[in-house]
Amino acid sequence: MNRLIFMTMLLTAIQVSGQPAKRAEAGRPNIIYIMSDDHGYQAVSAYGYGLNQTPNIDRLAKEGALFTTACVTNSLCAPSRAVMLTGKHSFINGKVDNVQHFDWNQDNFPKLLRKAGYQTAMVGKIHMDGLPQGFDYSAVLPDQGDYYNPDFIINGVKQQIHGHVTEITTDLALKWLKGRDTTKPFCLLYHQKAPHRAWMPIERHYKEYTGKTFKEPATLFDDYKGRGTAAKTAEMNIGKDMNWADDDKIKPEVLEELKLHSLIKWDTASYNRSMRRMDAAQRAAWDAVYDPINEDFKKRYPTMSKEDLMHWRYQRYLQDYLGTIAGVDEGVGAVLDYLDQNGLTENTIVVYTSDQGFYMGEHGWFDKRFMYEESLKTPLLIRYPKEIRPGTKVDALVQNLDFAPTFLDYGGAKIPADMQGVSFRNLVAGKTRKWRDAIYYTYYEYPSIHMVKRHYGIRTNRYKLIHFYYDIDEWELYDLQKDPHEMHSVYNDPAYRSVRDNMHKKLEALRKKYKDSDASDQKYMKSYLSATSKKKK
Ligand code: SGN
Ligand code: CA
Repeated sequence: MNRLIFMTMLLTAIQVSGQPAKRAEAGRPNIIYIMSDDHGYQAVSAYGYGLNQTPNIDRLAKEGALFTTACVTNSLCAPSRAVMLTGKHSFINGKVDNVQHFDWNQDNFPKLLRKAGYQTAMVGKIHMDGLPQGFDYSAVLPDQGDYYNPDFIINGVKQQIHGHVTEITTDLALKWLKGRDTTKPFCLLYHQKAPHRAWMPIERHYKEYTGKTFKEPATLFDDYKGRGTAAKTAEMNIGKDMNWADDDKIKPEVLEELKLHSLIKWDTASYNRSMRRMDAAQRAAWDAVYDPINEDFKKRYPTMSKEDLMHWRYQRYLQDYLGTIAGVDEGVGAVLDYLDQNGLTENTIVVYTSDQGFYMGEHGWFDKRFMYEESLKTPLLIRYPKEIRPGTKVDALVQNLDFAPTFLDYGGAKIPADMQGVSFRNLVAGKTRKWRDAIYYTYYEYPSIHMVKRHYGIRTNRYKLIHFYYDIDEWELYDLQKDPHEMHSVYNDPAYRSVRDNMHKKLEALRKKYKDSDASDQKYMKSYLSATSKKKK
């Protein structure tokens, strides 16, 4: 058969089967990067904590890889996202905290993939000022965004959309996928706001989850004795620092009756603001479930001890937090179904991760920020049938710093020499076991909500060294093998003298390698203090 006739027949066959897209998609892989906000690995059932079920996210582990020790470089939302986009530590990309400006003009991996021929989109939470750069399409939440009837900024234009933010984000992602240019490979950043505080689930999920009871962590009543000042002065204790209205969903009038309202001033204002966003039907459905909880609390509160309150608040917290995760998991299911139904599964890399970890009662805490395990480590699951064997487990110390170079590697684009992360493509494919033996961490946002002191440090497979500074000067050292819950710093234990010396050397070497210094701390501290004092005025 002559070549021309063969090609014509082939083309006709492709068109008749209705799948011209397959030609482009047989080449470079597509990427769907799913990120949720504040989703602790303890709340992904594939990690084995037994708290909740996330069958769709778990599919990625079953059909691909699960990372047991994926760490962030700075456990806070916007800094984490800046690191993920740029492949550079916070002190290099400039977005060290949630307050200061992010410079979108710098290189990021979507820009580079786009230059290399990818079609790119960003949907959901990004938490940075300015129009996102690097995307053919963007539909993002302003700042933290709202759970009910949220505003979205779609290609720069703000509009309010009716419904629940988790479902809207999924719908926008699917709509973009369906309408995309199928002659190009695509990279979609699909970023949920949930399960960020104040944890407001979809109706069917709060109906289900408010009826559940969850196992408490062993350290719920931690007294912080074995650690330094920072753990003792942080304001993220479930019993002491949660908001009665916004977090526990106790109505302002009930708080008034119980004389609880005066504890936190902005609490009821924030709660009322969220409630006002609901329409009448949404509000009626909400009240039908939360009113009886209020009534029950009103009866019980007068006889509750401090301990009783802690037990109660822990359950209340987990019911809503895990309830919002049920919606995130359903969204992942809808996207995976779309890939299956459109023959895209084989050639699409799907990543599930969060912008950081989260405390779910460990050490009595909620929130994140600390370099201690639950906030340092984040869930990470990846499926790519062409290269990753089903059921792969990776223990290596990967970081969100590595996403940008990894995606560029998969996309066949050049990785800029100044990116500080490393592609983990060969690691997860089982082609190499060579990897870094320590990760570097920085945290800056202090003084601020939750009052977690500024710190930096390193973690190896076994040890962790942390330096808390600014208004204190304290070091902590943990032996994660002997003390996995980090209850006792061994920094001053003579038995750990050589480990301590070694860790100090490693820390200095990493600070040098990544180009961090006290001078850079000073610079960011100055601009942070000036930005926050301006805000207060
Ligand atoms: C809000 C939350 C905090 C949270 C920060 C940062 N309070 O201020 O609990 O630590 O966001 O979170 S809230 O009552 O207003 O929700 S981040 O994930 O965006 O960094
Ligand atoms: Ca976050």
